[in-house]
Amino acid sequence: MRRTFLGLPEVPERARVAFIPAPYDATTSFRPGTRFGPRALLEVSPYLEFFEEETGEKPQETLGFLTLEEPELPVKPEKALSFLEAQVENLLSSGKLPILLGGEHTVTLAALRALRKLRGPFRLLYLDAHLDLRDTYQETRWSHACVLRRALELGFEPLVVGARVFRRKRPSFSRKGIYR
Ligand SMILES: [Mn+2]
Repeated sequence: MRRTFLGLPEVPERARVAFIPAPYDATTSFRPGTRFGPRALLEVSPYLEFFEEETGEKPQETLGFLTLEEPELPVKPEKALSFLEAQVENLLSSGKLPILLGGEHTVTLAALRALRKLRGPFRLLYLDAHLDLRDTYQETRWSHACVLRRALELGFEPLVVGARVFRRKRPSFSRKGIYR
């Protein structure tokens, strides 16, 4: 069944905001289930208020939304990312604001790659309980735990907010006793 954001009929040509369901769930390490994320978000979206009190507008009318079909994503990260990257790129090229609905954190890289191609790297506001800076995790470079490392490699400059876990391979103290 095709689900739309807010459960409303959509006019694709007029929409300025587009939702991309990205039900990727290949490297989850705590508890799988992120593949159900996009569906769950779209299912509850009709219960949002349709009126935006700050602007006095109904965004579904002034902006217009488009919800892409939920894809069957390839399991291989490279393939899944390429697929989503192409979707983001197409939407940006047609002047729409793409919003990825994950899915595990790895899907962020698809958006970053497309944005980098079209706009170059930029400052990134990164909201996460973890730093996601590992080079590899559970034998893959495409784990959710490596996302920010890959983003740095693409040239993005992140501002991380909310991180509460910092772990080092070998904790060490300098001579001055400063934890490094
Ligand atoms: Mn993360």
